[in-house]
This record gives sequence, structure tokens and C-alpha cells, in this order.
Amino acid sequence: MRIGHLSLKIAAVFATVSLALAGSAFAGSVSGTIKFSGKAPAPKVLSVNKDKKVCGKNKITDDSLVVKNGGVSWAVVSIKGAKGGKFSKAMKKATVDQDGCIYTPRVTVMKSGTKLIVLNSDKILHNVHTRPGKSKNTVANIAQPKFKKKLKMSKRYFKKPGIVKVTCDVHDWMTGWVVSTKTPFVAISGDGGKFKIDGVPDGSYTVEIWHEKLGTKTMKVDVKGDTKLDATIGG
Ligand SMILES: [Cu+2]
Repeated sequence: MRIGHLSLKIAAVFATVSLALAGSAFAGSVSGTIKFSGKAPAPKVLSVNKDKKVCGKNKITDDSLVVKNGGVSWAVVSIKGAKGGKFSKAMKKATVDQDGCIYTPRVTVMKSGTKLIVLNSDKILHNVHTRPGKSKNTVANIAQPKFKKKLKMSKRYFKKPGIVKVTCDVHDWMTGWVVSTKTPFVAISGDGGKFKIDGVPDGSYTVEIWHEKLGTKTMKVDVKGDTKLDATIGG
């Protein structure tokens, strides 16, 4: 009996050790800053020539290149070839709002082959017109009248992975981007260019950084636990 008890105890110790290893040594986060190599552009206010009552309430700036403290916002960071991982709820139920005649967020990440929810908080007519580009997804061109607060866009528009541009035929300044992805290891840089991707298994990977104005840059990363990765883009 005594021996049986002891081996149970040993088994319990082993279980704890292997759990600790799985938690720390075999997966970690990749985080860092996407820096801009040039001089930060001055924020440009766009002219609003339609639905001024709603769209002119707040100033609309050209957010195609947002730099703060030397870091670039709205850059898409993807780790290629990493296995496993879990899609966040935000990626499985991706939502874009049309509020003040801009898309919020400007860049959205979604799991490929799920629906995109498009809200209309403006109570005016918008029109969701996608430009699939290299992703070769089906083009969507859907009117969203003022009474249609919530539009669930079919999965077929975002079935293939890649970057889809979103525009509005009513308001020509409206520009958004949807990143359809089959891997959950994707993040968008926020204020000051900061990003973080969680749960990446240890290993060597290619990282792709895409920005609507600055193009694509690839680099290598060796992930071992929590790993730092800074990149500089632009020129
Ligand atoms: Cu619009």
C-alpha cells in the first residue's frame, strides 16, 4: 500500500512538470514594434462632400499611414507555417462598424470562411463594395440602407485567405481592409506600432508584415517562449 501511494505521488509530480513545460518552453508570444523609417507624415484632414450632417460631425483624417512615436499603426503581422493555435472570438465573429463615415477598425482580421458583420451606426445609406485583389475572393457590392443596422456578409466573400479592400460607393473617402486568414497567428499593430501574437509554438518561421501604403516585408523569427520582434518598414 505504501509503495502504491508513493508511485501515485511521483506520477503527480511528473504531471506537474510536463504541464509547466508545455506552458512555458514550447509556446510563447511574439511581440514588438513596427517602426517607420521615414519622417512621420502630417495628419491630413479629408474633405467631406456628402451627407455633411453625419459625416462632417467629426473631422475625417487620411489614416492610410498613421505614425505615432515612430511606430506604424494598422500594419498586419502574420507568422507563416506555425501549427495549431486558436482563433479568438474577435476573429471568428469579426465586426466592422461604419460610424461617422469611416470604418472602425480600419483593418480587421477574420478567420477565412466566416461571416463578416458590418454595422451601420450612421443612419444613412452606405454601400459595402469589396475589392478582393490578389485574394481572388468574390466581389461584394451590397447596399446598406439607414434602417439596416447590421449586415451579415456571406462567407463566400472571405473564403480564401488574403487581403480584401473595402470601399463605399456613396462616400469615396471610406477605405477599410479585411484580412482573411487560415492561421490565427496574425495581429494588427496598434498605437505606436505595437503588436502581440499569443500562443505561438516554438520554432523558426517567416513573418510577413503588410501595410496598405508601405507594402510587404518578410523576415525570419526564431520563437522560443516569449520572443521580441521589432521591424522597420517604409522608406
Ligand atoms: Cu458610406
